Amino acid sequence: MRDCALAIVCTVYQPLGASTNTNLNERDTDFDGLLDKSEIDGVSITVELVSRQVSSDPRDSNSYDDSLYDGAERIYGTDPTQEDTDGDQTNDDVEVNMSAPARNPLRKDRRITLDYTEITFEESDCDAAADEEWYYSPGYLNPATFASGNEIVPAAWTGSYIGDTDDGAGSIKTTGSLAGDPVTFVALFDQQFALKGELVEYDGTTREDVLLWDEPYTVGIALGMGTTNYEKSGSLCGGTQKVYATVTVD
Ligand SMILES: [Ca+2]
Ligand SMILES: [Ca+2]
Ligand SMILES: [Ca+2]
Ligand SMILES: [Ca+2]
Repeated sequence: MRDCALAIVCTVYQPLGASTNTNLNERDTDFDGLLDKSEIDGVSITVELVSRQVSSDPRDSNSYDDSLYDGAERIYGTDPTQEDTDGDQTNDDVEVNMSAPARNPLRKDRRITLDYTEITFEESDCDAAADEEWYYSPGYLNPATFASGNEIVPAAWTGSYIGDTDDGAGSIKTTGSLAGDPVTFVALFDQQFALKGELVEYDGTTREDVLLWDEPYTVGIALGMGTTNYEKSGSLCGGTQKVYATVTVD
């Protein structure tokens, strides 16, 4: 070290270990596979298409004490000082170990809640048969590759009875606990899901598909957070039919 006592301008250069309390005799003080200088300099990572610099503690092999050591965080491109780099409420060490489907710890997957809130329809008659009863079959179509077990798809006719329009009572309205809702699942980035279902008039032998709905959504940056209302209406068979639902993205 130079003596600055008589200098007008003096810059003192110290070995890396002296200024960082790292081991002067080791290039990788914490033995996590990353050299001290590399940990201090850090590296650029890209999260949700935005790049930023992250560094780790050269004296701690696991700067944030999850199950990913700093060397592993470097390989995965995750932030060694956080547990959930992309902020999608699933920690990095969980995402990197998931398969079927694989998760990306650098892209924000979304938690989706679909909820049918109300179905209404007016007195109507599709086929002039004597016994006109109404059924609905609301469904949710999750990404086919997402093995959540939450799929509720009205592929086969499994409608629930909601009313009889023979009595001339006017509109019939059902609210609250519609079958299968609300349902929550995680949709992966860039995957699609759909709000799907049908409202049917049935006379015991003939089905009249009065109102069908199939609203696809794509998970991505454009899919805003928060709750949006979904409304589908039809005016077939002499009446008006409406289906209301909410889609919440967290
Ligand atoms: Ca190290
Ligand atoms: Ca860690
Ligand atoms: Ca995450
Ligand atoms: Ca993710």
